[in-house]
Amino acid sequence: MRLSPTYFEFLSEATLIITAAVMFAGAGMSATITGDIEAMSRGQYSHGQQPDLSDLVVWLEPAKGSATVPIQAARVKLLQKNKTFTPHVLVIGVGTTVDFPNADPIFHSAFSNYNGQLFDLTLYPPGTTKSVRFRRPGIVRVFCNIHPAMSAIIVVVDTPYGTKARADGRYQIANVVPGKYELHVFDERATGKAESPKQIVVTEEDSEVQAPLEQVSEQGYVPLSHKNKYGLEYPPEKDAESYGGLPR
Ligand SMILES: [Cu+2]
Repeated sequence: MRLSPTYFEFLSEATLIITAAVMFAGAGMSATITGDIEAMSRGQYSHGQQPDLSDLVVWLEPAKGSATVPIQAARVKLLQKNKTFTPHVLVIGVGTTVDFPNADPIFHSAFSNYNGQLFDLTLYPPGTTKSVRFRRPGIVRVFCNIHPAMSAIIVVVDTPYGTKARADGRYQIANVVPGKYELHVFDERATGKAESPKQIVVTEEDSEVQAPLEQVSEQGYVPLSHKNKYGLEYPPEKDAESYGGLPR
């Protein structure tokens, strides 16, 4: 059973199974990792009543010396509609191409000038698409150069084992081959210092592995404001199709 949409859905399951079978012929099968995340806000971990955690990302990084399974080339969508990037958070494997279709009747752009992979798709018209291939791991913060409220995050991971949590914080990662892993969590609203990653061991006998509980603090989170791609404050919003988002 899948708990939440993952980018694995864009991959060929058959390819994954064949790859695993070839690499681990004669060895054990693979396991499903199940886990849970709690977020602290308003002074306590209020599990079940906490904010929606469906934009939290979890991934397993193979520990040094552990076997790795190649990331399958994939292509996914980050839609621009109603002046919103959907989904707000995307998790992809290194090498994945992201299409940014503009489904609005107005121009949009997409750029990132934070850490992670930098890119600038400049303005493009309604009904068209631009694409970026992400070549290295990192947290990519995506904005539109004319609509300051538009933002998205692309979590690029160097592993096929990435997923988003459900709203209640539970998650599941399937088809994990035996090995040692580090469990990583990304939460846009996290405040304070991140804990060091927890270890997960999958043996050849395991078919189900329960991950240790993750706790993140969202206490006192304030959304970050950002500048446009020129490092300037956004000018008053205009949807005029001639507006090029240029500094004035
Ligand atoms: Cu826009």
